[in-house]
Amino acid sequence: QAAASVVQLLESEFTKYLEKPSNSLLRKYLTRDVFDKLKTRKTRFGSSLLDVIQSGMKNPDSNIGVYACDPEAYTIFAALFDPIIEEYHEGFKPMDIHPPANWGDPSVMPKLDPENKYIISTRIRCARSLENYPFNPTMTNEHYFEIQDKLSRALESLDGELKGKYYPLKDMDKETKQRLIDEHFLFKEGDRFLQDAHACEFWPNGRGIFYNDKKTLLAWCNEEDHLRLISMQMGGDLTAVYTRLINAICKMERQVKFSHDKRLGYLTFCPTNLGTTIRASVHIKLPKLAVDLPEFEKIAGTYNLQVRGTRGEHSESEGGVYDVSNKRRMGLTEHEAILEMGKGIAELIKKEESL
Ligand code: ADP
Ligand code: CIR
Repeated sequence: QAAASVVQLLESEFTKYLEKPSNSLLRKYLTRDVFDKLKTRKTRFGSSLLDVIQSGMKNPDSNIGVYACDPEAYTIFAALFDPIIEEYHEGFKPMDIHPPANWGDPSVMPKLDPENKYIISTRIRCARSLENYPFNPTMTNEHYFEIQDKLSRALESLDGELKGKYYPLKDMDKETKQRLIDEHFLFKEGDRFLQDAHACEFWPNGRGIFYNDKKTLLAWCNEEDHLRLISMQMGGDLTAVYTRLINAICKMERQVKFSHDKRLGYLTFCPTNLGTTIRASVHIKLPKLAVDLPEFEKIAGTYNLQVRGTRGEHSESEGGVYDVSNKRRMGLTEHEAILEMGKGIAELIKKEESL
């Protein structure tokens, strides 16, 4: 049972929150009934509904508004997570089971932009959590350092094209950090959604970035998730980017045990990243389509694609560059998620050329 003081705080914050307008999935699915059912619950790590919804309550402009405080949150607070998962992942129902991991054949990907006219760069990332650890709001300072230690050792054992070095954020000067952020290699700091989710405690302890010489394989440690593994390069060669990611994640999986659930797939802090955890994106300029952004987003949506700004989620477009990626990550395999992105981008390019 959650402490009486927590339940009291939940009650007062929730009442205040309901007075503000919000289009988030939190607002849509946390009805009074669901709230009353969940408000006294606690996970084995001692986390409560407050840990799940505090970011969404402080930021009524959230798209989603919830985070899982630890792996068990997905079952203890299923009455809230399940409908959010179903809506975000385009119909993944409470009885559905995420398919087993299947990377498929990376060579069958469509050539996205053979004449290099539209696509600036291609990136695929996946997320992993370490088994037996909670997620951000429930992590201790020691957890951050332990996870960094395990991950940096595994990452620095990668060889060949993947060989690289781990750089703790603690030791990085401001200019280097800013340069890496501007080049789209490093996560930004001070995201209010993550801060209000208590995901930035003990910062910068245990946070850092790994990259190989060419900065085509990168890893983020203890930002939103314990691990984000990223493959990226200039141009539109999806096969090359995908092949490198498969190579790296398979080698990592031999060294580190990652948190996986029979129904939900790989477990992540944000429910939007469950399942395959794959976000495959291009940085792309489609000047005619982008004239009308809401219309562009609507067309992208018909191919299950999501449009973001140049610096990622919650950012604006700079110089007409958009980040377009697959939206759903559950209920399909890794291979299917990448194909969904590839096919959708090909259709958007066709549309641009017809205008
Ligand atoms: P994620 O969910 O992948 O962590 P964000 O939206 O926070 O995504 O973006 C993380 C970073 O990756 C940002 O700097 C963003 O500009 C960069 N990024 C995303 N897609 C691409 C791409 N195709 N090419 C270059 N950079 C990219
Ligand atoms: C939000 O709810 O807007 C933030 N907590 C971020 C949600 C994550 N991602 C998303 O919309 N794909």
